[in-house]
Amino acid sequence: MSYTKRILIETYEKNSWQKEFIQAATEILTSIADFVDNNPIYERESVLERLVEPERQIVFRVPWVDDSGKIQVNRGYRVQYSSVIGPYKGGLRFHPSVNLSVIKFLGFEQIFKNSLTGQSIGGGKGGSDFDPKGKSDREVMSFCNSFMTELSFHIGAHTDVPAGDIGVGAREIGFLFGQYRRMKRQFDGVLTGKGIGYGGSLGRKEATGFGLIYLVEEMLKSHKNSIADKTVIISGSGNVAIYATQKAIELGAKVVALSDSNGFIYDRDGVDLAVIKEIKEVRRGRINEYIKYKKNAVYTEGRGIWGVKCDVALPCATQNELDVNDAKLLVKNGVIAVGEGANMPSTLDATDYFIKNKILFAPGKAANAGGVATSALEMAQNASMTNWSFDRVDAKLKTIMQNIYANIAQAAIEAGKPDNYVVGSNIAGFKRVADAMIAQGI
Ligand code: NDP
Ligand code: 2IT
Repeated sequence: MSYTKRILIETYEKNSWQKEFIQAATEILTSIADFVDNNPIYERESVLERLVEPERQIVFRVPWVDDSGKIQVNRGYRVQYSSVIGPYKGGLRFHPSVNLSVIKFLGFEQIFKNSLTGQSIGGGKGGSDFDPKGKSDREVMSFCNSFMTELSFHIGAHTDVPAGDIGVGAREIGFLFGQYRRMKRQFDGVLTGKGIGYGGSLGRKEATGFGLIYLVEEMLKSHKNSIADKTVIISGSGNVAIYATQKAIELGAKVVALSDSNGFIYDRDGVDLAVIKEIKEVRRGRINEYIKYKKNAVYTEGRGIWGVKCDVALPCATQNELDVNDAKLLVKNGVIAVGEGANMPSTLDATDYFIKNKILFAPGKAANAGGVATSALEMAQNASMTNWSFDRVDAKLKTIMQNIYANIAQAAIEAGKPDNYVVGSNIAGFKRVADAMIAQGI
């Protein structure tokens, strides 16, 4: 039995209930199998055994008081996966679906994603099953203060630097940062995605969505194509989806559909981003409100967005939101490129289907790396007590995404699988981390 297969089986046995983590481990280990088997040093050094096991997993109680005065209890997590190429770095997710499996899959992905950026950032992820939806600002603050009271003992500007993810945006980062500062009596760049007035970086808010479009454009360009004049559909309507929409429109595409967990809108004229921002960023409303503003738009309840005909599809909501039937529908309707703004939005079968059908497929760990890459730029600004202009940050982001594309495309060619960016990303991400592990010993 091959080394990778043996480690995968051991990983299944040890973590049998963790289906999202097992899915992420299966995708990565399967796609690097030939590379690992051709380089026996990785087996000699037990690199895979070490890599699949997080360096540290922290699970904690988060008690907080709701507006009626009642004490509520949630569960908090921080998985510090790998610090071999830099301090642990990765977001915090607040969503009722959060459990250890979800945080481990995200942390595992983050190791390879952060490696692809070329920066000095290790892999980590955290969060809670707390649901900010429908909560007052006061309740969110009560929760964030309690969450950070415990988390503050485990993080630090050179140890572990969390950021946002689903359910964690500027408001939550503000409350979390305030509590860290009070607990430690230190003003540190310990979180990224901070407000611009207190250490945040211009361009971080836009970075994941913009970076996704930069990478997709690079992929299209290398196939003598471009996103200009293309019809695009984007799932979700949160941070990543909104700024992917903005940059796609700027580059001349028409974005005709967006969604949230209740349903999706279709606007044949192209969505009006100012309306979306008003509903989602200002009022924290639902996507169905869009049809009140735009009479030509249609709202459909449910997860049918992948049935909308398009040239480019960008899943930007959550894991496993696009299955093999959705993939078949997209291919039947003529999709040419798929770029994952979310983490692991496509199931393993859906990914295989895209690749077999020669669809240009940019996997999340490459395509959405612009967010964390710009977080590292925020860390650099904090460390040097400087603030860069929006244009400077954006230009660096664009270069980073172009380099990521060049590297994953090259790794795919070297693996004998040109245009397979899943294989390219996983090998390129793995190699840097694995070689650093060997160099540093145990
Ligand atoms: P937000 O919380 O801003 O938005 C999330 C969006 O996805 C919302 O529209 C939400 O709808 C929808 N969504 C969330 N959970 C589900 C679900 N279970 N089913 C259907 N829809 C769902 O998060 P982000 O935009 O920051 O994150 C989106 C994705 O991008 C995630 O996978 C995240 O891990 C990934 N990502 C984020 C980065 C960042 O910098 N923020 C960086 C790299 C990746 P609703 O409001 O109805 O819940
Ligand atoms: O999944 C991700 O890369 C993020 N949520 C961003 C992490 C970060 O540290 O900016």
